[in-house]
Amino acid sequence: MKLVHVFLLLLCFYLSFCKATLTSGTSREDLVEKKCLEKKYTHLSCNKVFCQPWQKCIEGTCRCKLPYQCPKNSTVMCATNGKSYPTYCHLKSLECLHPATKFLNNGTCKAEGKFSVSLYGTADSEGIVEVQLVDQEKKMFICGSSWTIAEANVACFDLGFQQGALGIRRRFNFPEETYLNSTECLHVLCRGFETSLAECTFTKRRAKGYQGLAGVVCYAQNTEVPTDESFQCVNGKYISRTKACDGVNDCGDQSDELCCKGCQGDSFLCKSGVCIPSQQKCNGEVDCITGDDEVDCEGARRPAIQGLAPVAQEETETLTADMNAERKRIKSLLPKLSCGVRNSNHVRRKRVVGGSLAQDVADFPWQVGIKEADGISCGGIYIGGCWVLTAAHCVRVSKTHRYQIWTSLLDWVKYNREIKVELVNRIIIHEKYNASTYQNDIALIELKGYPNPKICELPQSVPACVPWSPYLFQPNDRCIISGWGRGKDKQRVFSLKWGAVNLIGNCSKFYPNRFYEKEMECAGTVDGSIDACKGDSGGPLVCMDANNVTYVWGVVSWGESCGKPEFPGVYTKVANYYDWISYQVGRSLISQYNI
Ligand code: 4AZ
Repeated sequence: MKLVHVFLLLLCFYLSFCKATLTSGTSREDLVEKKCLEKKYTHLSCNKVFCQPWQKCIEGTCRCKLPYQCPKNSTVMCATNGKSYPTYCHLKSLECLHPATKFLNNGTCKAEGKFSVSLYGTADSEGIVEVQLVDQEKKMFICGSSWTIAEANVACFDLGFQQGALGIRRRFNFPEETYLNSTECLHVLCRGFETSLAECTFTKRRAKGYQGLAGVVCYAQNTEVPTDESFQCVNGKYISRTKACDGVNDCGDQSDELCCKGCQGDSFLCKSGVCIPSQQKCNGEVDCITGDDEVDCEGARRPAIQGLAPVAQEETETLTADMNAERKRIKSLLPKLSCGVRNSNHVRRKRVVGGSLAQDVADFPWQVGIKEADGISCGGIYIGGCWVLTAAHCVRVSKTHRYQIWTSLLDWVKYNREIKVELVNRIIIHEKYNASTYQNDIALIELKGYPNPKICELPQSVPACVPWSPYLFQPNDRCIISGWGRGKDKQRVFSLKWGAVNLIGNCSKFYPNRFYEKEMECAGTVDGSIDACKGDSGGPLVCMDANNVTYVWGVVSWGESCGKPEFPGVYTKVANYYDWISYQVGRSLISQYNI
């Protein structure tokens, strides 16, 4: 064996094409997840990042909201078309639909209002950046000290270079002919997603000592010839590989930060595989879709204005409004869906196959039982309104009127007073459910509602959140299963049982040719001691995010036997059906963000 290896290695050295494979094992390159890159995620991919408040997430993409969908109370903003709009959100949603109209200034439009960016120099795509702010009569340069790739990308977008900047230059001196009139420069701070520099915050600081001026090289098509060391952004731009997964949005479309196994430099890895700048950890705004950048923040709060560390003994004059603060304010005004949070601060008392008895219905407020003639035949999950999610193999449309949906149930022999029984109005089985392979084993039950049809009052129930992204939870995350299914040695169970299981990646190795990665999820314990079993089907596999919000990650579907470590339980992967569910029940019932 060893000899064969040595031989291959020598052969590889000999043939130059092998060289790339041999040198490619550097740690930097390993930060990028190759399979993920194929999905071409950008700042508009709501499987990976949150959309802007003037966008909504539809089928994994942030799309433009219509202006009327914006929150109303806020300040008037002026656009480049000379018209005023009721809020920043209204203006940005209009821009999203008609990109030629951009933000000009905070407040109503002024007669002479004009903002311009230009490059001082001889080439079209590079030079020193000059700006003329709306209420300033002369053009000014930008100080090199506040200039990063974020601002440079925005300047290039503004100048019509859709791929942003190739790089920044910070050592320019004042050009000689202007030197006599002006030694002042402006500081600018952008987030990097603005479409015009006018949206960034400009300040004037009395600078101590000379700092150089901001210059930029914008990325024109075919500027860069790709090499082994380059990373191709989704927008087509090539950047250095060393700049991927460092929390800095070098690409301009964030595609260099969305498929990461680790992060380098001063950045933080979201559980969803996204690198964000460390300044955004514990800054009071959730940036990771998994919420993990805003937990354990005690004593680690960062100043709200990122990047602008307070500089002592320096006069600062703010020249333009803080549109980032305005964006955050609008975000806080968006309607919020309530799901996945238990009514009171219950602590599950410790006292399925294996597992523990549920002591309090308030611990499982989304759990329902589907009752047929002779008992609870399956579980289900309440997701809000009159809707319950279950497995397709649990229900038949022809039996719609024979089912009862029991909520707040603990034990179906020893009844508790919170129990409420609902009848079924409609059953929707996934069109592509395959009863022999168990693909798309998912169904929705619409409750009748009593006393008013279609209005369901379930005071003890709380909907579990429906996951909108497959990146909310990962293999090895600990989740909870519950149900009235068979216990050890197939004995019947009358009381609700629950147990903790881990999500399992790579499940094809347990079920070759039977496991479908996109549609199914495996979960279990190393020794198999906790598992779902006959009768648990249709019931919940729920996971909690960094902020303890509960999501229905899986629906109990199938498995070879019960409680065997080599055959983990298989669940319908609910995140894959987010669009199907929202189509059936209505988007507003389950959209947590960007309705
Ligand atoms: C069933 O027959 C069943 N161990 C459900 C879950 C599992 C096995 C069987 C998973 O409904």
